[in-house]
Amino acid sequence: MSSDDGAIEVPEGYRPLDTDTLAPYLAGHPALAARLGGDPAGWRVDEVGDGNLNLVFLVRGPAGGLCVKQALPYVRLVGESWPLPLDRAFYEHEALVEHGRHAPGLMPAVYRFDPTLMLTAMELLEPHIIMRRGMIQGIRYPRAADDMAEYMARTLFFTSDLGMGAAEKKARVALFCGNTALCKITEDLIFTEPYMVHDNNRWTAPQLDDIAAAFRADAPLKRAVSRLKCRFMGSAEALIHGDLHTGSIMVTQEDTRVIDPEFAFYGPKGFDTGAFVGNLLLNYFSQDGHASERDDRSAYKAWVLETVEAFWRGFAQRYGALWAERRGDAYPAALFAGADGAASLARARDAAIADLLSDTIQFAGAKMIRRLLGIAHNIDFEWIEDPDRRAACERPALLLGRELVANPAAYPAIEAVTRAAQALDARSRT
Ligand code: SR1
Ligand code: MG
Repeated sequence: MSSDDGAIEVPEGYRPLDTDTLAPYLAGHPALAARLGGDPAGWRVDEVGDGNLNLVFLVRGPAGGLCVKQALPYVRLVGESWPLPLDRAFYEHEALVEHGRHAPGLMPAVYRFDPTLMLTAMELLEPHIIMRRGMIQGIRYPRAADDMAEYMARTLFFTSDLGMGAAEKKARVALFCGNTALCKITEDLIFTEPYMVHDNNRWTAPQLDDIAAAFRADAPLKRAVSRLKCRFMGSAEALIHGDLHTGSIMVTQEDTRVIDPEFAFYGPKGFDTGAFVGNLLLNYFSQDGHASERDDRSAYKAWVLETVEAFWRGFAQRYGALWAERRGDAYPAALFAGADGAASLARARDAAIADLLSDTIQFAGAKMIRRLLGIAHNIDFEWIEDPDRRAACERPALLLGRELVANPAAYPAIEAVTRAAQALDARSRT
């Protein structure tokens, strides 16, 4: 919600909460207070937001805990000079509910949305940690590939024209199409700024000055990323999470939960699958920067690439199987009856999955490039202190990102992507 002069409108009564004011707020909501139990004076409140946009509080009482996320009217990463509408909290809540319905157990449970404070109270995930942080430490997550495959197969299928009727789908598209400010962040930060001179951009300099300049002069790359931007802006395929990097996933060895769908809108399915794949690949290239004499991380790197492949295979298998449950108006059963109907439908399904792999690969490449040349970087690389060592990890990641965006036809299978990652990684060390 912005007024005509660009100022952010806030609901009457909106105020950012802090570690002192959150407990009295929660005490005023009996269902939330009951989850914490005991006397509000004894509740422990910590503000832990380490993302780019919001306040995040963890609250613990004698009976249990809560996570409370509140939108600020500006981008936290930058400050009040970059205003941002609060209604992203509304879209996040809607997406948590809808995706949670399609992929039960793979998101936090939601307890309350407050449209005045633009705040959501949800399940406190413990002892989960952010997947990216675990991967930087070299921790394996045996469930992550399958759980993420399940989450994406189900949410992307059931919110699409395969999963619901056309009128209902269009009503859902209409509901989410107001999330324009968050879409604009993606349009600018992922598909535009990294390919031009822009104050927001940064990279490991001067080590990567040459490749940043080469990308700005790379006409085929800029054409490809502009085509991708159009796909992002104009393809209302399914309700996508919209920011599905490894910082939006909380994990233990036994459990996986997707958080933070505030960028949700009806967009291309491959943007979510690509975000996950691209961020796994970024972590793969960062591993040499975290290697030590005790652990060269080679086994972990192999696991990361196995996870990329297992995710895609698991996703394609599940998504393909869901075609049997078509409830939407796409691919009507009447057109696939008769003797060769099943075989014809299987061909259509396989072609759709091949297209989705191509989108996944391209979006993965764009996600990789933006985290290395744009405004928002990943701690996978940021935590490598020595800039020469960091740049040595970042350069092959950029080269793969460029390949994936500009030349997706060279990668007809996910194994072609992981092989290319290995080859670029090996070449960077010779
Ligand atoms: C200014 S917001 C930068 C990034 O943070 C979010 O996680 C999104 O990825 C966004 O592009
Ligand atoms: Mg986020």
